[in-house]
Amino acid sequence: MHLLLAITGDPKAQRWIEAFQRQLPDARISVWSDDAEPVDADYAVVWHPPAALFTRETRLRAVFNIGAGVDGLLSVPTLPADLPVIRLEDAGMSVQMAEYVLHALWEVSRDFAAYRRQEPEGNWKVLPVTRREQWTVGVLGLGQVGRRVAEATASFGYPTAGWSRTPREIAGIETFAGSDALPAFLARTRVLVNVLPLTDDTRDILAAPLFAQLPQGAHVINVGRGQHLVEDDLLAALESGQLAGATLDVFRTEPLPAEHAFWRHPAITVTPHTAARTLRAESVAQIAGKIRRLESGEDAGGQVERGRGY
Ligand code: NDP
Ligand code: OXD
Repeated sequence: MHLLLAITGDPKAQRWIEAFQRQLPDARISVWSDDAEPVDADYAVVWHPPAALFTRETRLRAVFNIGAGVDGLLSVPTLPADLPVIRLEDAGMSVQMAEYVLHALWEVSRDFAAYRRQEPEGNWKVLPVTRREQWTVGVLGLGQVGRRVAEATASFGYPTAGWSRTPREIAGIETFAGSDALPAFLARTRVLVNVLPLTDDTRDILAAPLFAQLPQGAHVINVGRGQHLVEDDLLAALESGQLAGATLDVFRTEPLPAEHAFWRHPAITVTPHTAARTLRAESVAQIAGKIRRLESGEDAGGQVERGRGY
């Protein structure tokens, strides 16, 4: 069995090879190179692969995406329509995302950001105690990652709701499903967390009409994709006071250009797409397990439904 790795942007290809070789000792492993001959790979493991991969490697039985979001892979024009696309399912990402969101939530709900602003002035001012019931959290997307985020905020006593495409039941979480339920979900949400996949239905969802349905002074945390957010609408909502702040991990253009207005905006916190990193050992173990299942004719799990885009 032949495995081809095409992990754009990761200079440590050798470590991926070693990790896969440990998990799949009988596999042949190649690394993609623009000018190599076809290797007739059975499986490709990719992150933002070059379009030429799918025209050169025509015997692939499945492609594994080493991330949860497959928007980058699905947009490769040469990706065959019938090639199974398999994504990472959690693989150590959801706990990182829960940490990230809790940190961003506590910055505002526990006034840590405000205390940091007081520090340079030597200002010993104790701010009002946090009333958790006033810090309603709403999570857009209740999948592998969003569910863990919602459970984490709920476990600290923040009234938490989640929104998904199909109805979900999660203990301790108020759940909403479908576009008809979105207004009610937004109306009760003071801290909005976006963990949706990027699809035709969710692109540009974080825009003026949605912001207008949140309570005034709401906070937005975007850890989904940059293309979910209409940037000018965010700036306008902050300017008008409809939103009080935003914590952003993902951007339409990454890296976020140094001159971008978000970097220096006092109400925006920027992190460089780091909310939940792909962990090599966990990812390789998961993909190797899926390959073994495929090789024995079983369902691998995590196969993307191409029609719905996630
Ligand atoms: P899943 O596929 O497990 O979950 C997706 C969730 O979104 C599901 O609950 C799904 O609903 C819901 N959803 C999808 N489309 C719609 C829609 N049109 N309306 C309402 N709900 C919808 O994905 P993951 O949780 O694994 O990952 C989610 C995204 O998080 C990734 O696609 C990626 O973009 C982002 N991500 C970002 C990272 C970062 O570092 N910033 C790291 C990891 C992920 P249903 O349950 O009904 O199917
Ligand atoms: C992912 C990501 O989708 O890192 O996994 O954004």
